[in-house]
Amino acid sequence: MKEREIFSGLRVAPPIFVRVDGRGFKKAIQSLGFKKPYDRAFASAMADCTSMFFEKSGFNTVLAYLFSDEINLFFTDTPFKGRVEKIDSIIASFFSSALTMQLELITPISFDTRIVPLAANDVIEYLRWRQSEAWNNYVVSYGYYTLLKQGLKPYNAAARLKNMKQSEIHELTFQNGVNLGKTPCWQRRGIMIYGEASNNHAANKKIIQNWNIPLFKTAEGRMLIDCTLRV
Ligand SMILES: Nc1nc2c(ncn2[C@@H]2O[C@H](COP(=O)(O)OP(=O)(O)O)[C@@H](O)[C@H]2O)c(=O)[nH]1
Ligand SMILES: [Mg+2]
Repeated sequence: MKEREIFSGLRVAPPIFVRVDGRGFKKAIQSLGFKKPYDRAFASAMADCTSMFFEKSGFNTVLAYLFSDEINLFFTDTPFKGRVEKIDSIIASFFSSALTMQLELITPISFDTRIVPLAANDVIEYLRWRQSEAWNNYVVSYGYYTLLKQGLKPYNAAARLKNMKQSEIHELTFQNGVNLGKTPCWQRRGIMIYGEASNNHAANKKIIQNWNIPLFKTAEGRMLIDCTLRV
């Protein structure tokens, strides 16, 4: 029967990103009373789960970038000799149990994961891509909840947004008291987590949660990523 474990030999070579995403979180966290579209307490729980991953998972994680219910983890070496089944399942279950603990949930939740192999010099490009996704989500979510507040049904709000330019959504939320350029930085740009740079490469590296990151497409953003990769 052992030979029927046909995926157990599937392996990946580093470097890799693993992208973790909450399954159906719109529904799953609905009853928990988080503010919409963004709640610092939810972001905090996600960030604390990620810090725990750095500290307790046994994976050697270089950096993490997260927003909404998504966490991107970067590895330059992979445990389990790169076995895809092991990496995916252990990371997904780690985050499920960590978030269950953080939020004291009484109903099960789950995460999915995918592995993204890339070349070392694609890291910035990958992070830029996820950060632009964070920004698009951000604009659309604020637009969506503004339209709901104005009395539109969810279906109609979603349809209306599809036909709106970003600048029109900005104007819409502005008229309703939210300046999309002036909300807390973490909502617009996401959060980065990494080990503190230090001269001694001791085992107990301090884990930093950076809630005030630059745009990855700027020189400052590239520098932050470069520094993090060198730790
Ligand atoms: N209320 C609230 N919901 C959030 C927050 N962050 C993420 N979410 C929810 O998580 C969803 C994540 O999006 P996505 O993965 O595309 O949808 P999913 O398939 O429902 O997990 C968002 O649509 C929100 O409903 C938050 O801070 N507050
Ligand atoms: Mg999700």
